[in-house]
Amino acid sequence: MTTTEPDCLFCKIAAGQVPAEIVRDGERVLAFRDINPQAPTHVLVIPREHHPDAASAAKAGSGLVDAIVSEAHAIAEDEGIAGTGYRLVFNTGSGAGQTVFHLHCHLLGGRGMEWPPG
Ligand code: IU
Repeated sequence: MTTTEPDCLFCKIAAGQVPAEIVRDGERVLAFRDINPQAPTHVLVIPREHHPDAASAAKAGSGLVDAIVSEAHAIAEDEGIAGTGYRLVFNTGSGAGQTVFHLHCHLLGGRGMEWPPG
């Protein structure tokens, strides 16, 4: 059974209760465009199941983090940025900038990236 949180925005997006520009709609994983894009391609890849962050999903041992990274790469290929390179970001904890506490992977690309990130 899929675990969801009634007050979680990304659970609501996954359930189709809140609109989003969906890029991929898989059985376990969903991807949609970030409403405040930080790069020409800025897609969020999320599990349908609720986990507060990547570490807790990894700990659950469900293979979800692998599925998310594979999906992100497939989207990067579709977007034509897999060859030049892209960045995957899992903000974990408010100190790192996490604002939505449903696991999500930022896929960013289509422009040059700097290091270190801000
Ligand atoms: P963060 O890693 O938790 O900071 O990322 C949350 C992202 O969710 C952030 O980039 C927001 O722009 C994005 N987002 C969204 O795409 N749709 C929404 O309705 C809300 C946030 I609220």
